[in-house]
Amino acid sequence: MSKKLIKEVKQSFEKQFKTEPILVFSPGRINLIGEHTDYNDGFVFPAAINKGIGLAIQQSSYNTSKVSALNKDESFEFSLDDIKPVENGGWRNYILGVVSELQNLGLKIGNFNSVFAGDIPGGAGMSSSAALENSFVYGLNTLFDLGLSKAEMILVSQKAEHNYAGVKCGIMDQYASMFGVKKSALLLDCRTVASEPFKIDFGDYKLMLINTNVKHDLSESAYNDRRSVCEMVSEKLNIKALRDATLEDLDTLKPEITEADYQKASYVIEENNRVQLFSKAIKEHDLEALGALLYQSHDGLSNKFKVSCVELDFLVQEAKQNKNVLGARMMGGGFGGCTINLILKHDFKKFKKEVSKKFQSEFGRSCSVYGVKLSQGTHLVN
Ligand code: GAF
Repeated sequence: MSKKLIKEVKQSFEKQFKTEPILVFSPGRINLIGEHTDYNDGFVFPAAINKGIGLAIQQSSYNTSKVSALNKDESFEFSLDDIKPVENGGWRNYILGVVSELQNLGLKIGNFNSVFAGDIPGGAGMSSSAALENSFVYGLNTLFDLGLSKAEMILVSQKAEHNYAGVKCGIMDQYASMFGVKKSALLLDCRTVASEPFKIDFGDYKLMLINTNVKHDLSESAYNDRRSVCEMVSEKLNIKALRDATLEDLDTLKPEITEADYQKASYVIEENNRVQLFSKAIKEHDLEALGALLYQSHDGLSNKFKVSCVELDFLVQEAKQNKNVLGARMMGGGFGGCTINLILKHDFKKFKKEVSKKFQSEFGRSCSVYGVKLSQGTHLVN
């Protein structure tokens, strides 16, 4: 958690509203492996990180609610009696979505004033939107004593994303952001929505994120399209979700579905298996196996599920050229954002320099490189 971020939102809130707020920190996430498996009732392996959203929030006696987005220097005022999505509303819709879903549950919230700020790079595939949703649902739940559990809150956040941002996301991002455990990643079963924390210690190796700093327009519609393909295939197989299918089951559909849809569904089945293999390799501290699974995951995401892009493929290719990188893959929904790399600690700086230079000369713009700390989930800050 960034203390600086919390200090900034607190000070700005107190200056604007002349009262003391409650403070919430809600983290973004990384995902070790298990991409596009969450909405197939499958397994994922995310972790909350030390970057996220800081929120200062307090009840208001006025008849409107106010939100200030500190980074953007934008503010927004609305009435709780008339909650609907704002066209091209960006960040506003995540908050309105949370308010609307709380109201749909029949919960009574009063007006509030709030200031938030974030240090997750936008569009990096590190779930700034889930962090924002979770910060608000957590803050409102605390302020108005709504009595929701964390498990109930993440469903509010997920529905906000579905209904107000139009992305039919799975539960991974909201779960990881809410339930994160320090220094650990969570092996999450998205069917039972229960997880097992794994202490992460890669010995001489560490994680490196490389942000392409691009977010291609396709990302939202293509995400929903991929989900529809998975649901169509499950329906044809007469199963609840692709988690229940084997590659042999899928083969029976070959005459009925297109080759492209076959490839997409086979990616999901294989990726789900890879998550299991990954958790086994962590237990056995088999770093070579972890790396190989990362590369396989990327290969499937790029060539079968078709959610990568030239910038991400370039970065993974560069990683492959370096023997000190054991594995790399695109992370998150795709079409931009970051790659996650497992790299020898000693080579971090050198590779950062090399890859940044090559990316610049290939695309004429820069990429960004970060290390991450695995951190606690959404919580109140004193
Ligand atoms: C996005 C979604 F929000 C997640 O639910 C998940 O499907 C991910 O893409 C892909 O694994 O982050």
